Amino acid sequence: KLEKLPESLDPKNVPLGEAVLRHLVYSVGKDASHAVRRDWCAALSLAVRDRMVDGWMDTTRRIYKEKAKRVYYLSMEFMIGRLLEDAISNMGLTAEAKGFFSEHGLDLQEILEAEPDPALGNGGLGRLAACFLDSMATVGVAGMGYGIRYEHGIFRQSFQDGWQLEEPEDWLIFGNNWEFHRPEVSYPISFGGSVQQDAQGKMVWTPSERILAGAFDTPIAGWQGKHVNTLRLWSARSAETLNLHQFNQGEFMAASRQQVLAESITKVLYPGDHTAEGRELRLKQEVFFTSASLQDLLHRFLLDNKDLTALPKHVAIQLNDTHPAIAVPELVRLLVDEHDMEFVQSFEIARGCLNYTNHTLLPEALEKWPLELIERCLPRHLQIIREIDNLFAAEIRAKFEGKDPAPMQAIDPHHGGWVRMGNLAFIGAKRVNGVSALHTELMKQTVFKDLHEVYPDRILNQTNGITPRRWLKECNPGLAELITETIGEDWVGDLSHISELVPYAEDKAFRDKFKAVKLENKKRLAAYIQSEVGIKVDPTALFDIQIKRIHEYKRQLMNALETMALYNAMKADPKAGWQPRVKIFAGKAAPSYTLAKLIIKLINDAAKVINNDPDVDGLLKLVFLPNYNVSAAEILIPGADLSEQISTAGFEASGTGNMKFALNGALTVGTLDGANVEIKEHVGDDNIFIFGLEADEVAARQHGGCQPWVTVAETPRLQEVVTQISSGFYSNGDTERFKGIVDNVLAHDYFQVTPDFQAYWDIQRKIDGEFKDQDTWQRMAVLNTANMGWFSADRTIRGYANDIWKAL
Ligand code: 26Y
Repeated sequence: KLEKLPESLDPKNVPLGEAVLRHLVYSVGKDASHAVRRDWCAALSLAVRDRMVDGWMDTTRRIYKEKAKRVYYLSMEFMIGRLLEDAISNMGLTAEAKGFFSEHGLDLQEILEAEPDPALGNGGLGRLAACFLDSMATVGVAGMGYGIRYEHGIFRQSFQDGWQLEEPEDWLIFGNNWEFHRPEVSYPISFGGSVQQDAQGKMVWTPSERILAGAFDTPIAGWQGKHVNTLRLWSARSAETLNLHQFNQGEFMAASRQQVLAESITKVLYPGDHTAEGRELRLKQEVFFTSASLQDLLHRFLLDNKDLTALPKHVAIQLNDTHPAIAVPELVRLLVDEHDMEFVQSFEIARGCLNYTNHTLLPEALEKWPLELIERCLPRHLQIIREIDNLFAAEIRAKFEGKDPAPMQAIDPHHGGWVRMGNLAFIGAKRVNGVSALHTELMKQTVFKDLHEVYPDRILNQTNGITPRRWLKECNPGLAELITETIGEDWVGDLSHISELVPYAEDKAFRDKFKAVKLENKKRLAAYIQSEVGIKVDPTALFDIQIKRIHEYKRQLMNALETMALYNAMKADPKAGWQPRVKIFAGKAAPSYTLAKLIIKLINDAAKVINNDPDVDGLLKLVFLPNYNVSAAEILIPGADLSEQISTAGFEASGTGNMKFALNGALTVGTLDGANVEIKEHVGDDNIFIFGLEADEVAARQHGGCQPWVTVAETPRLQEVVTQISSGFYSNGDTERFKGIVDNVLAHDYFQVTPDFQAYWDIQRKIDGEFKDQDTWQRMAVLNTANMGWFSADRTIRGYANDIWKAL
């Protein structure tokens, strides 16, 4: 009877402004005259959250009633970014919120910016998971995200004398107004100990360590708030209570030892793994959130089902890369050890539910764990992995006479013994997917070649996508308004409608408005640059942006070298009618990735020289913005003219930044890599700048021993730049500082900077020319925005739902 609440309690019956004031006083405990922006942000968040709860519970009831297939998305990262604007926008509350605050002399935008950015991810894979949450809720998939509630997400990056400095990010310090702590939802996670066979022949694991996973739920509303899903993040705590005896003896540290150790599991994202302790912690994080999630989903399944063999009919589990691949033995373990099922049947159930998305072909990023470590931390899992491997080997031998399963198995007995998580995930999955057409093809030809031969139907492609809500409507309100006033608002919920803009590319009046919006966005970005790094840039110059994690294969170095060559050329002949440019970089380097950090230092040092040279003043500026995150991307992307997507062909699985830029009307300079290939097909060959070696040519060069020093010698502009760097031109005469970079380029150049340099330089000069013809440029820009409809994450999610999850 209590389920239907009295009308008077429905938050929708109270004007939003009143609800904000009520929360300000009664939840935040401040009066309006003393409230700071953060308090208003908290009050508004709570008021908006209230409006989501009914829809959230309705969604849950509907899912139960319709017995909808549940989709669980397991990811080590959810790079959700700030949530308030997303929630307001999806719930249709923007105008009301704006109105209320302006009535009181406050600016909604400033209040939105008071929210900390939950940076619970590194990069592409984590942001993809966040876009998928938005799209699952928009499309109406009964999806739940499972991940880790890191107390400190990715480190905060700053620069000290141009070097990257890492500091902990404190996003939780003022609390989190979005989450609901569920103290009653708690699961034990075990490690260590030993396994014994009991009298009935059953394997019994006696762990030496047990910690608890506690649940924190964040509601995720889709477009127009009709469907509200959940992101459930796990936080670790000790199963032991404080040792009061020790504490009373004054041994405070020892008394809290268990708590500290347990809590370290969810302290930071990707703890350094150059030490054995660090590696063990990473493994434990993976087991921790995977096991908690599986226990939780089994619990939810058993609430209205008895028969676990029906699990694959009702549940689909998506593993976001190999980080949760321990799900394969863990699900089998839970079924066998906790639910008394047969091993073979349990494995069939697991293989019916689990699916694996691969995000990289880079061998060093494919996870593998030493057997010794798995045996010590997860003795029962190791037994199960061996059993799975045996079952798999038998299957292969039965199906393909004479085929050796060893190279495909999860366990690699050589070099001390390893568990190959990619192979384990493949063997235990119903479907395996790549994230762009090219990447999926390469998966079939390289890392999973042999597994693909024996299971030819298992691999399929789901090209990545992005949510148009955050990545157009919210981050680029000027463009969103222009589009809506031109073709209506349907594009927000169905981005395929954006193609209705195509004819407007020929409409001069529309192009002028499009250009005016871009200029406003560039001014906003220029102000941001000024405030972050104190560099003044001209908003009418060409804004050329490369923002992403720093990695050799992404080739920020090639971009930097081209910038230095351009500087030389401009300086040699400043009156040659150069197109003014602002080169903008942002991105974090992994703390232990020395070469990536040196590239940051090189760019910062070059910026100092270039930005202070009066000869190129007004022609060239070089900017490296610190602490790239989702919030920074929301300012950078709408302000770009040119999007740098210049990875070594065959190495970028997909990219999603490439999609965000093109949707916001930036043109792409890129290689035929990842989703660039498909972007080219959609926007048209004439509206994108493609250059460089293709994937097969790269592979041939990498195997066939190239001679980068010869190529450098044959490329005068590159030769000049390399000589300058090594002679200390950018390092106050210090010839040692950048030796690591110079030697690498000259001697190895695995990522093919030298053979692509000239083509890159040439296409950049072509771009200079085309940018000067603003009318043609804006026409191309409009055609980019208009032709990006297919790259909506809604389309991607429908693909997963239809082809993998069978959930629509
Ligand atoms: C093993 C561990 C250190 C590790 C941690 C994070 C390995 C990989 C990753 C993250 C990978 C990642 O973000 N990959 C990116 O996924 C995007 C979404 O599919 C792609 O667009 C992008 O090309 C790919 O690099």
